[in-house]
Order: sequence, then C-alpha cells, then structure tokens
Amino acid sequence: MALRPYVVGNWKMNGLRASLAEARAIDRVAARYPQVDVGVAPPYTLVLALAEQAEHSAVGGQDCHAQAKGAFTGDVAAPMLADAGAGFVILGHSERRALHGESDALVQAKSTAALAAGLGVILCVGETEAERDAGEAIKVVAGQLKGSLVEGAAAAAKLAVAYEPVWAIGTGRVPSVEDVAAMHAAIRAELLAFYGDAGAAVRILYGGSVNAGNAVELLSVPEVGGALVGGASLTAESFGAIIHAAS
Ligand code: G2H
Repeated sequence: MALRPYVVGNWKMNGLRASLAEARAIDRVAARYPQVDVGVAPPYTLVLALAEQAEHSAVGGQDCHAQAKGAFTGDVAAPMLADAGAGFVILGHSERRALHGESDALVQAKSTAALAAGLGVILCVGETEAERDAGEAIKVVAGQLKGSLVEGAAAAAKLAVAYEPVWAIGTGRVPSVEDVAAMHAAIRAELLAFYGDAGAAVRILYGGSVNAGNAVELLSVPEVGGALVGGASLTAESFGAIIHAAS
C-alpha cells in the first residue's frame, strides 16, 4: 500500500512570535508539494497563531495531558489543542520520557485523550544507545508499542509512529540504512499484529538528526513513510529540502 509521505517539524522549546514568518514560509513550501502531508508542532504559545495562518500544513502540539480538563497547573489538555486549531499531537517523545518520567501507560492514556479530542497522534518510540549495544533495540521498541498503542481501527486511522533512536536525537548521528530498515519492518509487523489490516495504513516516520543532506537516503528506506524533524525544521530552507526529499 502506498501511503502519503508525512513530514513533521518538532520545534521543541524553540520559537517566538517572530517565528511566525518562518512558519508562513514553510506553509508556502508545503503548498508546492500537495503530495506530501506537512505538519509543524510549535510550542504551545504559538499553536493558535500558526493554526490561524496555516493553509497548506497542519499544526500540532508536542504533548498533552491525559485528562480533558481539571486542576493540573501548567498542563494543556487535548481538547484545548484541538480548540486552538491543532490537528495532531506528538506523544511519548524520548525527551518527555527521559525528562518527565513518562511511561508507556501514560503515553497510552494521553493517546486515548488525544483521539477523543479528534487529534491525530504521532507516537514516538526508540531505544537508547545502551539498549542497541545490548542487541535489544527491536525488543525495546516492540515493548513500547505494546504498552502504548490504543486499540481499534479508529485509533489506527489517526496514528503515525515515529521511530527515533534516542542516541540519534540532536546528535548528528543516524543509524545505518540497514538498521532503519530492520526497525521499520519490525514496527510494521507489530502494527499488523495489533491492528490487523488497519496496521498497514499507519505511517512510520523516522526521526533523529534528519537534515537536508541525509533525508533522501533515509526516506528511501522501505517502510520509512516520512520524517519527524527537530533542528532542521526550524527554517523553511532546511525543512523545505526535507519536504522536497519526501515528494
Ligand atoms: C528527534 C528530532 C525531532 P532532531 O527528537 O523529534 O529532533 O531532528 O533535532 O534530532
């Protein structure tokens, strides 16, 4: 099954109102590639403004709470993201798992909340360097999927999985093409086992030091259906080159 390429920028904790101009430039690039689904996940403070100006790209959150509302100071709920114009949310990013202690069960609860709010979910998984060195990368990622996927074909239809090896994030290092291919094939197998036929339509993105120079090679790997991009998504020039590579 040929799936539409999906390229998503994760701006992490970067971006002020001045960045709205860069987002407009990204949106203009997206307009030139209607065959590619393009998304940008800015900090919460910019979600509404980006969503109001975006015409050819989707806007997403980088996290959400597992509850729809309540006394959770500092948190943002999935319905709030949807209300601000977000169409998706990134969940389970390794920075959330490492710095905020997020477990697979919490990521699953957040995914349930996001789906209930009508948001698409980009579920991040990935092994640490020690886990890869121990030969356990595929086992670790399979465990993360089993622990955090939400059941049902409706959930599968709103899901993308992002494979992001922790040791490749922001480091300039990327796995070999063979290792990416093996992991993406393993993720596809897990999705088919969990969702049945609906698992074939879930896009599997690669993330971790994707840039304009390596995007063509990474995106040509079987089962790599797009990219989750951090640093290189902050300018329309570099992100645009990655969108072009996906087209
Ligand atoms: C991985 C990625 C975006 P970067 O976290 O999610 O960031 O491309 O900077 O490694």
